[in-house]
Amino acid sequence: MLHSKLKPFPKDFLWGSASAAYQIEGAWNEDGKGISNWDKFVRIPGKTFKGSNGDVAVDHYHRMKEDVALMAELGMKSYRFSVAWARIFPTGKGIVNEKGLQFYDDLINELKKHNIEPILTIYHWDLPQSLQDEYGGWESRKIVEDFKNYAITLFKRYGDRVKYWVSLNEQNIFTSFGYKTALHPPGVSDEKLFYQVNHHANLANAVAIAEFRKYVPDGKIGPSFAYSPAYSVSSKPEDILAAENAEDIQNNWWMDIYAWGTYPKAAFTYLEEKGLAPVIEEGDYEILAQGKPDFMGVNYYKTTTYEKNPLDGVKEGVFNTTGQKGTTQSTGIPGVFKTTANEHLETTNWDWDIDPTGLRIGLRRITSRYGLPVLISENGLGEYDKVEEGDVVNDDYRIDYLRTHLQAIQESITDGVEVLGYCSWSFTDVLSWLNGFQKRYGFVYVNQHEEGEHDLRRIKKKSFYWYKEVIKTNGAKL
Ligand code: BGP
Repeated sequence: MLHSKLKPFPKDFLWGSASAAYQIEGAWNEDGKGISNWDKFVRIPGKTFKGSNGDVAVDHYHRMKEDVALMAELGMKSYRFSVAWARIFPTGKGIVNEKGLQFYDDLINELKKHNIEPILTIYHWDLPQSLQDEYGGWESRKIVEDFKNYAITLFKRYGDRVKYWVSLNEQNIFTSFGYKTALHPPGVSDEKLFYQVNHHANLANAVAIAEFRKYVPDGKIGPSFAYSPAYSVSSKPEDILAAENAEDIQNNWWMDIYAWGTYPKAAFTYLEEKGLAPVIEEGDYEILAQGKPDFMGVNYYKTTTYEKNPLDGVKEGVFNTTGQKGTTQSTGIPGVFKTTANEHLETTNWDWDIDPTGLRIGLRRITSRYGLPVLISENGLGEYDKVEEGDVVNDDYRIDYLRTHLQAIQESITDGVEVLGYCSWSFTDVLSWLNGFQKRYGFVYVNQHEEGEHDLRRIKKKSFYWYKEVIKTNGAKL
């Protein structure tokens, strides 16, 4: 639909930005914090870009007030952050660490003081290592109970002030990178186990949401899904079928469970035939049915284009973590789909397709299929930034990216999509899990790099001033 006039953004639209504990906090072993899976993984040579790690990250733990003051200066209405499980329960369960709880109390109070709505993510990938050591973390159903207790602890402590919650961040990424491509901890490559691990995460997500209703009845909660809508490379029916396969196995596999508590039929049948389907115990579907979210959190960066993949076709290829354009290789499932370049789209230096219309397509698909409101919980451009003389960062490319995506959101709103808010990724620059500090996303540059000691000073980029104006005009001036 081409609209001659766009609807305005809703009055109470949650303009914000997002972060994750491991990527910003640092203080990895302070104030009683336990060791997380990432604290351990980054120490294995060759796992991250130049061995970068979150020991210091951007030192948010010690500079929290300075960072929140910058958010207030920008005029942010919301801020999405995650809690480090190992700060609250150093060994994942048992005795609670009061100092850990206090840190997030202070952060929440500081945000409220500046009228910034906190959006709390319960789990953004940093699992207490003790749980991995004890029972394999997500590999065991025991995780469901421990995750539930951890979530309840947060609901009880922060539920009076925090009304927007994200349960699991990008379950599709942490399970597939952890257990399929082995790019994330625990670095395992075992497809059958991947589907089982993911099933446990589904149960944990549903149980936490069901508990949430008891403790924060006036709050809203949902998962954040890394949605990369599937395109077909051509109008050949076989390519379209490959794209349908991908939408089912790569996307609906998660979103159907979140929204309906069921797995998509064709994908499940295929996995059963291959002997890869998860073991589902009696009562699991009842548990899943109780975990209906209030919104679908969407982390959107790009679309993915697919084509037919023969039975002897490609599997996992190289994933670009170097920032050298054109190094990404095709990946796929033989007989199901494989990825391919989209000649109609520009890409970033990390080979991510830049596609604002893809966001609108994704939002429309969610609205039509599930009828749920959407919270854009991440969207942004990871690029090299250059500090020019006088501490100036002219990131016009980032402004272009964000502006065109916000336009697409406004078009979706005009289409009838209910969008609760928009959290760009990210507020300050952060540690990129695999790409160090060279791949930057923030409105605020942080003088931190993979190697050497740096002063970590904060520098407002050009995009900071642009976003400030966007928020001030409630999106009237993009
Ligand atoms: C999402 C994660 C974020 C963030 C972002 C950018 O998948 O939820 O934590 O890292 O992607 O990814 P990257 O840093 O790999 O470019």
